[in-house]
This record gives sequence, structure tokens and C-alpha cells, in this order.
Amino acid sequence: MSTPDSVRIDPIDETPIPTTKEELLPLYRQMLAIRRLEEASAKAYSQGKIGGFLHLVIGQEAVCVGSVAALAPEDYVVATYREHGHAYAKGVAARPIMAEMYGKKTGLVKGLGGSMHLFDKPTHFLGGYGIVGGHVPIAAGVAFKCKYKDERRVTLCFFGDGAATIGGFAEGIALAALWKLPVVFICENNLYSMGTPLYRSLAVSDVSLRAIPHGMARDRLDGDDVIKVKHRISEAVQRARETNEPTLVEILTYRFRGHSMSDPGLYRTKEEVAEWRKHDPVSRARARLLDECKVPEDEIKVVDAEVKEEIADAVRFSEESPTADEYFRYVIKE
Ligand SMILES: Cc1ncc(C[n+]2csc(CCOP(=O)(O)OP(=O)(O)O)c2C)c(N)n1
Ligand SMILES: [Mg+2]
Repeated sequence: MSTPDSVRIDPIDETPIPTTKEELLPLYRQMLAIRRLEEASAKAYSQGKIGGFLHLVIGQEAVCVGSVAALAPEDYVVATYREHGHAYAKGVAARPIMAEMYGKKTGLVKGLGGSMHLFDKPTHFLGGYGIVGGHVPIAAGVAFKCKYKDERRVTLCFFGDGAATIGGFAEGIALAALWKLPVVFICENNLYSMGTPLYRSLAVSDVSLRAIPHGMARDRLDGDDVIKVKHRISEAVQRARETNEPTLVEILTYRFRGHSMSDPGLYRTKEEVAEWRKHDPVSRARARLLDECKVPEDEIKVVDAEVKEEIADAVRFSEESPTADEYFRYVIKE
């Protein structure tokens, strides 16, 4: 993958991990559903049907899908404001995610949170946080609870490269290492924090090196292969579950769209975006299904059609649902 040299401190192991139809097809399906869900939400946003902020994970789907595939259902996920895919991968259905963005009563948090504040107790998806890096200590706290109660549950904490410059990140990983907490910190390094490239905010661009002063295990990999992500995160999850040792994993990835819907992304060249698009995780998984797993194209097309209908249904459901009109009930009027 074409990663700027400044980002690559350690060589990255490019050896592909073999896979099977049974393993890859469900992950392809999830990634495609997330891609279609977000494309539909972008359309609704441009039509004025979704308000507030909207941050899309398009291009980064292999990170959330591969990572969450390494978990048991009772494990926890804590994520950022770019979290629709993480919630979906954890088991939240497309309908309540989309309806939440639409601000409808049928939304995941009753239409009162919006895109950045998804939260779902049944699937153990614990948010959705808008303060960059602010959720890293929260994830450490969840992991502390799991260890204290001897639950053998693991917490995945997702954050961006920009979060690695924040105090909350430094404090969260320090405590997790000190107290040996069963948490895997996953830095989704998409090379930019809004319009700021990582090399302008961190002196050393390898975020995973931050694990070293804490004696914490670390890993660093490319994020375009969902199978590789699953296998490498599985190693960290196993370490957390069996020994309560945390891991800091940095996954190099790229968002194909702007930071949010209001960002035309003028700080990146067309050539850079085109280069990364060659490593589209969804296309890559599809190609592996065809070439390596020998899945007939017609069978993949059935999945494509099912996903299309699933998302069309989520849009219809959201459009037809009643508006969450209780916003002001929770506002204190002076
Ligand atoms: C503490 C804090 N500072 C600034 C912001 C404004 N802000 C929102 S998203 C963002 C970029 C974060 O980039 P990164 O952590 O790399 O995540 P990405 O958006 O690339 O997924 C910033 C600066 C914020 N929400 N919180
Ligand atoms: Mg980023």
C-alpha cells in the first residue's frame, strides 16, 4: 500500500493471510452494508433530511469489521464520532442507526443523539464520543470494571491519529498499562486529523511506539485487508482475555471522503486519493472471494442485492418514522 515514507517507521508485514469463503463472505457483507449505509446517509444529508455532523468511515470499513470480528458477543466496543460502522459490526441493525441520523423516535437513542452518539446496551456498543481522545480513559474504565469483576471480557477502543496527540489518550493508555487492563487500543490512522496531516501534529508518526514507555504490547498493520485485521486483533484480544495485558495497535487506513460532510478535502491531492482507492477494502475482499475462495460471482451478487435491500429498508423505515420532538424536554430553560 502506498503509505508516505514519513508514516512508516517499522516495515509492515505484507504477507497475506489465507482465508475461506466461510470466513470472508460474512465480513464482506458487513463491510458492504456499512458502505451502502453511509452512502445512503450522505445522500439523505445532502437532501437536508439529516442534520448536524456526519462523519463517514467509507474507505476504512476493514478496520471496524475485522477488529470486531475478533470479539465475543459479550465484549465491549468504545468508539469515536465516526462510529456507524463500528456499531453495525457490533450487531446494531441498519434501521436504528439510520433512524438515529434522521433524528427519529425509532433511532438507536430515540433520535436525541444523532450520528455521533450511537449507544447500544444489548450489543455492548458503548458509544459514540465527540470529544477527540476523551473516550480513551472511558474504555480503560470499562476494562477496569471487567477485570475487577473477573468477567474475562475484552474492550476494544477505537480512535483516530489525531487522538494520539490528546492528554486523555496519554492518561488512558498509561493507566491501562499500569493496572494491566483487558483493553485493545486501536488507532485508525487515516493520516489526517480534519485537514491536518499527522506529521504536523506528532514528531514521530508511528503512533504504536507510544506503547513502549509503558511496557505495553504493540502492533502496526495495513488496514485494507479485513482478514489480516481480524487475525492481528484476535492476537491482541486473546492477550487481553488471558493475561489482562493491554495492546496498542495502529492500523494504517484512509478515508475516501472529507472529514465530515462539510469538508471538500482540498488539503489532499486527487492523485493521493486515487492511489488509496486502489486499496479499497470492499473491492479487495470481493476480489479475494472470487479469485482465492472461488465463490461464483452470481453468489456474491445475491449478497450485494440483499445488502442493497437491507439499506433501502433502513431508509424507508427512517423516512416513515415519527420525528423525535422531545429535544426541548431535556433542555433546562433559565
Ligand atoms: C478535544 C477536541 N478537540 C478538537 C475537536 C474537533 N475535532 C473533531 S474531529 C477532529 C479530528 C480528529 O482526527 P482523528 O483523531 O485523526 O480522527 P478522524 O476524524 O481522522 O477519524 C477534531 C480536531 C474535538 N471534537 N475534540
Ligand atoms: Mg485521522
